[in-house]
Amino acid sequence: MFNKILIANRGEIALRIIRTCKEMGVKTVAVYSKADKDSLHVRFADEAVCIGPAQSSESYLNVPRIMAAVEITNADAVHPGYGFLAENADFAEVCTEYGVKFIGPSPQMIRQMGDKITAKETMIKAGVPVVPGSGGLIPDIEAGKKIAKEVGYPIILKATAGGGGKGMRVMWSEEEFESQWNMARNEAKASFGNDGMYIEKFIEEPRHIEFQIIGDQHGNVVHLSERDCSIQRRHQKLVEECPSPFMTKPLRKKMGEAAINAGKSINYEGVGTVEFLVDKYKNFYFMEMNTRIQVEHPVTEEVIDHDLIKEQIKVAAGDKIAGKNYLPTMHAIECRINAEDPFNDFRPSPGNITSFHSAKGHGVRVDTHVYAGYKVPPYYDSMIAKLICRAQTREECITKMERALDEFIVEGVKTTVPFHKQLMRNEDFRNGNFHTGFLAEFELKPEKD
Ligand code: MV4
Repeated sequence: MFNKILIANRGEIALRIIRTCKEMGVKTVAVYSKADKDSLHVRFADEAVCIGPAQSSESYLNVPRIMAAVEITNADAVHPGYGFLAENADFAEVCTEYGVKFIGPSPQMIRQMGDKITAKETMIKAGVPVVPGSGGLIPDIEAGKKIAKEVGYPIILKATAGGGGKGMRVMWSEEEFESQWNMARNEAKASFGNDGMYIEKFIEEPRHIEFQIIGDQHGNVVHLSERDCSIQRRHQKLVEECPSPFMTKPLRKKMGEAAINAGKSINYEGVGTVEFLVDKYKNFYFMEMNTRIQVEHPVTEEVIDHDLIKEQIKVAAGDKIAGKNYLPTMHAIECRINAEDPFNDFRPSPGNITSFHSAKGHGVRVDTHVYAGYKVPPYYDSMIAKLICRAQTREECITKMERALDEFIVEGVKTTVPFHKQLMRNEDFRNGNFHTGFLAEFELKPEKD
């Protein structure tokens, strides 16, 4: 096992990782920017190193500065968390060259899944269903129009370096092709420095259902059930749950096997997520694979009753996993509490948290790095807490969540709590009747005092 892990991240995930390290008897190093000096991850780590000013490029994204912190603290492993450098293959490579363990898959696995066309080709070889489409880079407009016609409109144009919705365009007819092609390519070039594009049939009203997998260094890969992440707004997830209300035993078996094959095909090591689109006929298609721990991992932890960060650290240290899949025995829902104003287009609302009362009680979990008196900096992601409820059934879980949201009081900044309260009361949500387009049509009612 590792002696000392440096956590190359901030916020709730840095704190989450420190907690598990403490329980495992592993020493911890926090790194922080000047904007985060009063953060709990700094307070609770065994050591803390300031790595630069607030701007991410000067701190949490700055590889030389993080490596300097590794050097002076003599850490023997780095946990990247999610976001920042978590899926940066070059960073994983620098760690390996430096002789510290990057807690995650190899640089090659990260690269292979980071390029979406390569990822798709890999999945086809592994027998994992993918959305029909161009099957490779589109050389130019004319070739693109030809392929789009063959695939059949509506189609979706995606950036091979993309993911999470950037550089993506839906087209309903050939008339739109040229203008949408140009816009998507420019966006991809500006965001990723890579304007390689591919085409897929557009799946209408899909669900986003992802499978948590874990692989060890000995070739074993198992799945830990699904998470339904269809409740999203502009590609930002707001609610995740397990089991998916859409899931059936035979579908879980088929999708779980596909997720395991996806992992085995690249000898996957670490925790990872295989994302699928699922249409209304329950056809499923590989969308992308995330080679990191995800924000929504507590949903899985609650339904299978295992610490995923602990399992992740154990496989990074070379431990073998038990060779069985994990099926949900309960229901869990996570609501992301962001410092945003849901009544004003979810505009970020940084600033001083003047009072903070967390929800508590049986089956209620809150993962957060904030407290009364904490100042939410404007430089980073606006998530300030994750509220996770667990109960025997989905209905009880929603009822518990409503109760927990009523107890959750944050003053000083606007939060997404009122949004979640209304969502939990929505009839379609309660009936499990939703897809990825649900929130685009969800109408928030003004709050009465
Ligand atoms: C799609 C799709 C429909 N058909 N691909 C959005 C983010 C990126 N991961 C892929 N995405 C989509 N790909 C085909 N062929 C619809 C989406 C999509 C979506 C997917 C998951 C969750 C929310 C979404 C919102 C809009 C579009």
